[in-house]
Amino acid sequence: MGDDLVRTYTLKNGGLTASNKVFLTIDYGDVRYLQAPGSAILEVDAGNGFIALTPENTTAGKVSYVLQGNDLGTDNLLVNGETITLRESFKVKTCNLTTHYTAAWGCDAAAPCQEVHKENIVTMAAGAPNFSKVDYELVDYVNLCTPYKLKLKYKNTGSGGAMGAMYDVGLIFKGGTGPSSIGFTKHSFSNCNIGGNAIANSFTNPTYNAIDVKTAGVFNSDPDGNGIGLEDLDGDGFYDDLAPGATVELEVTVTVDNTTMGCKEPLHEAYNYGKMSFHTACDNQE
Ligand SMILES: [Ca+2]
Ligand SMILES: [Ca+2]
Ligand SMILES: [Ca+2]
Repeated sequence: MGDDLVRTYTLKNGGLTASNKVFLTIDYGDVRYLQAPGSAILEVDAGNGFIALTPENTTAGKVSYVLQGNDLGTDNLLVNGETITLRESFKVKTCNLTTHYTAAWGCDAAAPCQEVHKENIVTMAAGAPNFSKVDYELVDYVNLCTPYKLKLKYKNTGSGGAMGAMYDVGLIFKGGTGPSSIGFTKHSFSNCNIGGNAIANSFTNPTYNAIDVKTAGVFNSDPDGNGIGLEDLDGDGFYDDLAPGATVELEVTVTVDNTTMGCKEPLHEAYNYGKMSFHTACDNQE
């Protein structure tokens, strides 16, 4: 995903007659392949080096070309047994892309002398993101009755390159040990930040407190340093992605309600629940 791909293939006239036109259609099935960045480019080499081709027609995710004149070499013909080389360059934007090719030659695209069909499938690179647990650290801790800082560390323990990254990362922290955990009744959280840059806690509930921070589309500059924590891996302009092996740190100020509990409510590792939400490179919500 996001890789720049170059494919080279050949086209041969297996017929008995020479042709002065070759009609070629490439169907990506997705209009994004024909849009920047990395929109598809096709070049031809008929013996004198590669020449870039200009599309004749573009409809949705399909592009068609007519090769003629110098595109077919100095004789301007695709003769019997002649082979020309096509080179296609584009950026991979979907998972497991299947491309359909149709090539025909003759004098008229509507009545070609011969037509061939071919299919190519891009196999995705290996790798998958993974989250197992949140680590945490207390900062400036005096005692339970004094507000202190809590640093939550969420790591992508997955592997692989772009395929192992998390995109549009969300950071969740709740009281209790599972997804149905209810949140904290005595603790409240304020001043959520990543690298000192404020970020909203979107968790709201009249009875409980918890943390639900969504980084998608928030930071348009790197909040926590180059190569550390959040990065813009998909190039959408926002630092909301986490590479495999990277850790993002969320800092919050914790205040304990000491009017009812006498400050006897520590945050205990065994009773907290951390979770990450994210998209994978293949657009599946995890
Ligand atoms: Ca994003
Ligand atoms: Ca960063
Ligand atoms: Ca991004």
